[in-house]
Amino acid sequence: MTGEWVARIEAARDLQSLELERVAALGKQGAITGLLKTLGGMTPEERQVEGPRIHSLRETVTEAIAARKSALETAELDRKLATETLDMSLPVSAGEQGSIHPVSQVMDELAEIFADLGFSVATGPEIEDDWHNFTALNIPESHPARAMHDTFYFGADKDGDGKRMLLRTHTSPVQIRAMQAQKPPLRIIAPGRTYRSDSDATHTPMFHQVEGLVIDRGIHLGHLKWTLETFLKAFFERDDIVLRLRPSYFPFTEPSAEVDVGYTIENGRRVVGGSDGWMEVLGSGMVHPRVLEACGLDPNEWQGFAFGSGIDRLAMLKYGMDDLRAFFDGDLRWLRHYGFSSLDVPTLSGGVGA
Ligand code: 2NL
Repeated sequence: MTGEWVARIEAARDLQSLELERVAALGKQGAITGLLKTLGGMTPEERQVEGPRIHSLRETVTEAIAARKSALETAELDRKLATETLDMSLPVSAGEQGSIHPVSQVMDELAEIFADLGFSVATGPEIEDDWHNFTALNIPESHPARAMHDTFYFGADKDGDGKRMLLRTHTSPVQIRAMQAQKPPLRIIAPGRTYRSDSDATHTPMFHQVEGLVIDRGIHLGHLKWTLETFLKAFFERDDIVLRLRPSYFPFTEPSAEVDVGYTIENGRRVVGGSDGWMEVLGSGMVHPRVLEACGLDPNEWQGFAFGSGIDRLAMLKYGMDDLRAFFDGDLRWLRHYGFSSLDVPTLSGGVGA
């Protein structure tokens, strides 16, 4: 009896037939289960003889099933390992690869360079109220600068002062919000989208701006000039960067200065570095006391400098692009031509200290 069952179990060629044998022997209606049931009808003498035999049969068969199961599973695994090969050294197919837009690339570079100087990146809403975009920046209602900004206004949406909401014309309101929310000292850059109703070969209604702001005690124009010089050297990856601060006017800074950088002509192209000529790259100045006051800061205790520049223009200058409108055409050929890989970032600044 035992030998018969063990032979049947060992003959099972796969897990399915083994399961059939298990049910036939040990299942509810199984033969060995049936034998166990007969114990109840036996005399004590019969049971003393048959009991151990039947129990030992069940034990042997249970063990044989477990052993066969494990052997079949091992054989199955061995078969798979022998027949199903997986070449882990095969290169992955590249698929459709995107690329980083020059504007994003430059924003990343700005964040990297200014992080080395202790600046963090601040962001804020693109739909602004009149106060944060104009009034707090010392641009009152009647100020001609409001007209100069060619602002996009919303029709129905009004702010708490009953004024129409607008698309921010610069990222300055981000810095206003930062001054209101944080106690100085403060070192931030605010990169992002800005909007003005202006469209020609060198202007798009949506463009990208970066502004920077430092607020601390005893801040002066020397800090401003050193910071901008250090930034421009890191960004254009050249040591021969020459700066010229030209007196100018912004309502939110006093004094104000336009920052020109020296350029040379290389292969018929303007290249930043040297000083064969000058071109404007930034606007800057010392934060106007009225702006500090509007943000709840005492101008006798806190001073600061601020600057602003167009990211699109910075990208064009650094990477030798000559058509601003291509930035927004969504032409994949152009994007691929200038495209920056998301894995390899060859043009990322080596950092301020490098
Ligand atoms: C330009 C000029 C500038 C600022 C932006 C600023 C911000 C605050 C306070 C004071 Cl919160 N100033 N920003 C200052 C000077 C120039 O930008 O030509 N932008 C493209």
